[in-house]
Amino acid sequence: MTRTLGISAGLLLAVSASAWAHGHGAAQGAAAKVSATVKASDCWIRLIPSPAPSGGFFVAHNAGQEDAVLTGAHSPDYGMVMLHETTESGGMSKMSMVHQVAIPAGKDLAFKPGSYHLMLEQPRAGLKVGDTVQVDFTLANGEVFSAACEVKSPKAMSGGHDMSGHMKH
Ligand SMILES: [Cu+2]
Repeated sequence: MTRTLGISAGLLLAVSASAWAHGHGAAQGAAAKVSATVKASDCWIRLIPSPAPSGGFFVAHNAGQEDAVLTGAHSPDYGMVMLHETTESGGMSKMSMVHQVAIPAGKDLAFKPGSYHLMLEQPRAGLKVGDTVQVDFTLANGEVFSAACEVKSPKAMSGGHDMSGHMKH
């Protein structure tokens, strides 16, 4: 008896938590104000065949006088977009999910291979090299900004990004 009760309580919690998450997202989408100070440029996606995730890279610009805090990203062309960071310790490279990335006041922050990047999963059917994907970013203050990201082939990594390899410590 106690056991059944425990399970239903758990289920109830899970359901209300997901309802809250959905409601919250929708409300934010409807009321979100586009940031006047934070923008993204040079966005591109390194398309890796699904189900492997693709990496997304861009430069965030903060023209404001206060630090901006990036808290999430979404795209109509991907089922899931996460903020990731690649770090190196003891010669090993690993990726972890980050929930907040600060963009310093008056500065640019590059999301690039070997550092912060977007991890995009569940692409819409038919997404291909040459397409443009919209990515919507959310800031901690509730404001949003968007980027138009060019979908490039995996080979794009070796072209023009030699610098990042040389700059590894
Ligand atoms: Cu990643």
